[in-house]
Amino acid sequence: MTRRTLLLLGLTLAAAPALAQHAPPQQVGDIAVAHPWTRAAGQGGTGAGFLAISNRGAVADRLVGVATPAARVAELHTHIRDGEVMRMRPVPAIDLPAGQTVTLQPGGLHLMLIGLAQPLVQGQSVPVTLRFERAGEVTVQLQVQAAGARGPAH
Ligand SMILES: [Cu+2]
Repeated sequence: MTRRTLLLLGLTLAAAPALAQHAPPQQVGDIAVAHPWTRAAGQGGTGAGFLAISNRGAVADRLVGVATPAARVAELHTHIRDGEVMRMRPVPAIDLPAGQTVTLQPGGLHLMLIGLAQPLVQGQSVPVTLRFERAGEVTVQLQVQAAGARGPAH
């Protein structure tokens, strides 16, 4: 184990009591969804949703859809490198290998909310319904952080 790994481990442990204040992960079948969050954004604009999805089962699953009353369209997105630029691209599904956690986060996989029906206001929350191929559907509340937030609030 490198010193850097040890340092990161220490930081993770130090953050644990704060994490405990979060709502518990929401579960549907073998799937648990934790730390759903988004950033403040204006009406008519776009928002991105982030969360961690754990597949606690022995069989792979897939996130195959997202829906929300808060936007005209909701899509699953990833980032791809296009020369020097990172661009977003819709993906039909996000693989959830058995026993693993997949994190949707800035710069990577995310939920895309296009055409916001109302502003996303810091401190409020936005419902999104996730549809899994095997586990079915679960609705979680994205907690709205500041416009420039890099991660969920602790
Ligand atoms: Cu996107």
